[in-house]
Amino acid sequence: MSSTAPHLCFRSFVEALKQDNDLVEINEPIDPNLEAAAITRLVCENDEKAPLFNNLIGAKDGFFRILGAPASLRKGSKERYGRLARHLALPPTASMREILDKMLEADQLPPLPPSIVPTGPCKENTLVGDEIDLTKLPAPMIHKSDGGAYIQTFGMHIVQSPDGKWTNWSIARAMVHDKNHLTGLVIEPQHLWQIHQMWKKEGRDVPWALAFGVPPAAIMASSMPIPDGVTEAEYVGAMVGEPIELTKCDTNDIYVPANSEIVFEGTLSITETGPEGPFGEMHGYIFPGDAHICPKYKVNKITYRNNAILPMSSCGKLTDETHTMIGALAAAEIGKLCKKAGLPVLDAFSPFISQVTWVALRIDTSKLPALKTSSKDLCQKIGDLIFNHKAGYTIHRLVLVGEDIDVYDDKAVMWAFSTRCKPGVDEVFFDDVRAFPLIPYNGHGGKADGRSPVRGGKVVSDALLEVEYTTGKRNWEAADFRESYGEDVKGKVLAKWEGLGFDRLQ
Ligand code: 4VP
Repeated sequence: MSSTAPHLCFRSFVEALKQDNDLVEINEPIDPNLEAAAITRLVCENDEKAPLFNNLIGAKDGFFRILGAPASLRKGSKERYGRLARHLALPPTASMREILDKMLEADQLPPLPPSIVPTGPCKENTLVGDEIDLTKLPAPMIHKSDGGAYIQTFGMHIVQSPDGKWTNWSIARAMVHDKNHLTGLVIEPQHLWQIHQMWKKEGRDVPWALAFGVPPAAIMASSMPIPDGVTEAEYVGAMVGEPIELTKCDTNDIYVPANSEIVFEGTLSITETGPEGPFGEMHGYIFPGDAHICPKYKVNKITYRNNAILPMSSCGKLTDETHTMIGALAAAEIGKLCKKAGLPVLDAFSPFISQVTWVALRIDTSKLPALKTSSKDLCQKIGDLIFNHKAGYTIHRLVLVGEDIDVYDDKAVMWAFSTRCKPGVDEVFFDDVRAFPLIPYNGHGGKADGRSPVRGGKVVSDALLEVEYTTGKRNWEAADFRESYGEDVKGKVLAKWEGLGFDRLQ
């Protein structure tokens, strides 16, 4: 029997959200055609409780329910990241720093291989042959101009290199194409693309599984740009301190988490393609009619738990999984790479306010004078490292900030960037590095100036002031409540605050 702790079992995770009063169970009929996603979108835009759609129109024999906003934010500051924390067995009050440190921990630990079990809850029900019709499932239509029903927004693709040495877990969007095919994004430099290329060279389709409702710790690792060749199952095992229980697919040699809610078994074609997209994406846009040709996945078998739950990200404008996970986890990996290269980086985070196109790096300024570096050299070094690395793929601006700036606080990062980084002067541009085509200024940028959708347009912006390089310390005080008043005055004001008629401070 698979572990049932919430970070190791999606069904228990949903129960944990219920216990946390972070779940709204919806038992009235809800249409998977836009209605479920619209509710989830409003949830994300208001940091509301996660919606569990128990009664989807078109669901048959408990196949399936939907959990929306599985890793979005909670209201208020105390348990803001509680839903993410529950993915990792951390207390719901965990800070973003604690969550990202947990995700990075496994990098220092020996890999822990999964344990193979003969079967598991994911095999409770089976569909094969003509029983499979993806067009008849309550697959969610997420935005009205999407090119299809994006059944895959939060499932985990599982593929293996032809030599069997590397098994990759990743999230990449996919939509229903026909009865037994999906089409989905398989783009450079993603690991899914790398392994697809390896099989192309062999001339064989890629054995594949897509598991939905996997152990929450596993889906977190699937969103993180961990190094090429690292098997996520072993990384996650090391992180959680126990082997992840996997069971073999019935129709190929791929292993899936035994307690997955739903499993699609099949192949990712190296020859067959079909239209994919458009899709309302992580930057908050959809360009209607903008479909592209992408590889097809063939679904040969479906297995699922009783009363299965499909997790769904209704992604777009702030704040959903594409921000809390893609942005935050890229930042964590970028911070790790900087530290490994001996750069004086203390913290790294992708401000939501930048729609996760930036990463702020908090610099240990006390180390700067001894380094005898200049702003230009530091920016060049950091940009060369990160923008030429896969971990920096989605990020177009790195902002260097001093020790007084909390990188997890969007307002603080914007304050530093706006007031300490002189545009074009305190910045080093990178025009020959891989761009992230999904950002509208790339994929839909100026055609007239011949701008490449796939190269350049990245920058390191230095929001450190000169004195931080020379003395390692700042010579200013913030003109704010915290720094511009003594403890005596602040104490007096705080003691009176509510009595004066103001609201209680958060
Ligand atoms: C992290 C990259 C990324 C690629 C495709 C997509 O739909 C979202 C994110």
